[in-house]
Amino acid sequence: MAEQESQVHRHADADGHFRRKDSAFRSTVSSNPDAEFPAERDRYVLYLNYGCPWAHRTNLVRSLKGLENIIQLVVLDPELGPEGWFFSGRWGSAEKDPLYGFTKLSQFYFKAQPDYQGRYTVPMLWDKRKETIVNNESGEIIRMLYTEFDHLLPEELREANRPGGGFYPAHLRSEIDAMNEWVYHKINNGVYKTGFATTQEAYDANVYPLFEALDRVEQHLAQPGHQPYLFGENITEADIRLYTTICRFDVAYYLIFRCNLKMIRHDYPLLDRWYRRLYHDETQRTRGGAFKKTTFFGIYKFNYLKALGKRSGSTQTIIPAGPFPDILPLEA
Ligand SMILES: N[C@@H](CCC(=O)N[C@@H](CS)C(=O)NCC(=O)O)C(=O)O
Repeated sequence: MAEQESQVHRHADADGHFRRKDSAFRSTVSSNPDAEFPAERDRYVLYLNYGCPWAHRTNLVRSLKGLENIIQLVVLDPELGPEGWFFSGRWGSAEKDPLYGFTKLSQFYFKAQPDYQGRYTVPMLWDKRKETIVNNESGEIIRMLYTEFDHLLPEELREANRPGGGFYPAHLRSEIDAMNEWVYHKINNGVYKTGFATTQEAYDANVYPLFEALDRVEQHLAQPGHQPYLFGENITEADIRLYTTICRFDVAYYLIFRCNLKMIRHDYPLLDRWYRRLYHDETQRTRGGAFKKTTFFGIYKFNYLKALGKRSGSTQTIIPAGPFPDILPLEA
């Protein structure tokens, strides 16, 4: 058990740098009824926990797209156990898996592939019909959710009918892809490379580029055509992918991951305004508050404290009181 525990909780390589591994299951759900994984109502289950920012992308898009009655959601505990993610009944988690009565996520990975050797990550999209994992890469899952279930949705929620052409519109694709690239390396994953660094050199190598990239987002928002959302009048994938890191920043990454050169609320006025606008939006634009409903500040403090504590051997989880409030009101 001790050996297994150290493997599951070992995040950094021997040189002190954290390197994220590629996801193993990369199939696609398709609107084509003859596809290997055709989009059908009540066939797919999204497994995730509320702490993980990659999983958060998929939960957010499920809500934004109105897919709650089409794709089932099953929530795991936000603490990484000795054998990976598990069911517990706390923090919004199911007590056990509703399909097979499994107690941990790894059981799905072995059911799908008995000789599986990678990590047991969330999010994970499960096919109830074929009893296998379709995909465990959030960036790919969200793109399936934008379009492939559209024939099951009312007209106004279909991608082609959304204002501005949807979350990943053809005319903005190259710009969104370009932004995703540096936001991923420097910000989404940059906070992990900073927080999970186990040497001063690895920490220093990542913390400065992270804040340079946040400065770059602030400059981006100051340019014409980049307000109120990153690419103008409509929410796009670029907003979705940046949001799930920014909502964890002041409450968790700043203190727990030592990303503390600046705070979003005090040092990035345009970015903070963009963030507050998304979080507090409870109109039809966000299907009645998809950002707020999928954001859990208390869990972020808990899960990152636990993640760092396990690695360092500390069992201490005094949850920091601040910052207060978790997010500023819309009109701050
Ligand atoms: N590339 C994956 C990354 C997912 C990922 O790293 N998830 C973390 C939680 S934030 C995880 O499940 N970690 C468990 C582990 O590595 O053992 C994606 O974007 O979907």
